[in-house]
Amino acid sequence: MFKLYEDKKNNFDKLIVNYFTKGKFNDILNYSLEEGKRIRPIILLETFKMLGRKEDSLAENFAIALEMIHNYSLVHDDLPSMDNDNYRRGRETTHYKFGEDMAILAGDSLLNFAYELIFNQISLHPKKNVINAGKIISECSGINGMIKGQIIDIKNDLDSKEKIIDMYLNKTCKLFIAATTAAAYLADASEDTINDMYDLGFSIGIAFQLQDDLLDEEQDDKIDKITYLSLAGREKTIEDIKHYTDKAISILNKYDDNDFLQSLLNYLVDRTV
Ligand code: GRG
Repeated sequence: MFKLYEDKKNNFDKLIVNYFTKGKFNDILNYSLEEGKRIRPIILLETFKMLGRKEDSLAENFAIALEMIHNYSLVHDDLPSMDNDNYRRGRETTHYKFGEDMAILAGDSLLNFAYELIFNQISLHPKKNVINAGKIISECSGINGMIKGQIIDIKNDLDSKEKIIDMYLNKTCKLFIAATTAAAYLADASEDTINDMYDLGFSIGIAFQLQDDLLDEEQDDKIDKITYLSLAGREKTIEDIKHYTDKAISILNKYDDNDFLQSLLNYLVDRTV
């Protein structure tokens, strides 16, 4: 992790770690929120800044809400009825440590609390673009977004590269799209910029996911799972990571003050964890 990203991650951790007041069930929520890489909220905040705005409590609350939605999805993805994973982020998953019942409720709570945060911001700043920022986050997380991707992953025969890319678009990219596009709405950006930020989220998300495929293969993790890598092969996957990274960089180059997002993108596609 490069220094500037580490600093931003530490700053974001100050906003979200121990978010909930100490107490039995709240401790489970706090546990579920610990140890993430914080990529999506940092992308939201940095996109907001790239579009000429200073970080403020409006953008911060949206970033916290998005990270809570991401963390709920991980808690539920790890459940025995889904991926049945006992370890994540180098430690026990929420259900393995606290029981399946509490993990389901912790995931539900993080998801619902995220929308409490968003509605609080809408009531403080009742403007169309703040509502649009909440709307894109809900669309990207729901049945036409991440949940759709999870259903495709569980239920569909993933027998072509196209089907896998559609699954990645929804399961992984949609939360990156939520980050960049919500930031554009919050920054009152033009329609062209909002479209650019949508495409940016997609390109970063797909490059991130393809890199994740490579890392899973190297770590012998879920080796039996069908992925883009298992269908397209290593060479084509690396070629595509480069293609989507270049696409993201060409969008970023249209905007000033894009240094941090360029560095983060390069870090994400070169990462080893
Ligand atoms: C249960 C509705 C529902 C959805 C689950 C996000 C997800 C969908 C499943 C997680 C499994 C997975 C490998 C998804 C692909 C996206 C991905 C690599 C997520 C992990 O994101 P990181 O690396 O995680 O940002 P940290 O732990 O750093 O926050």
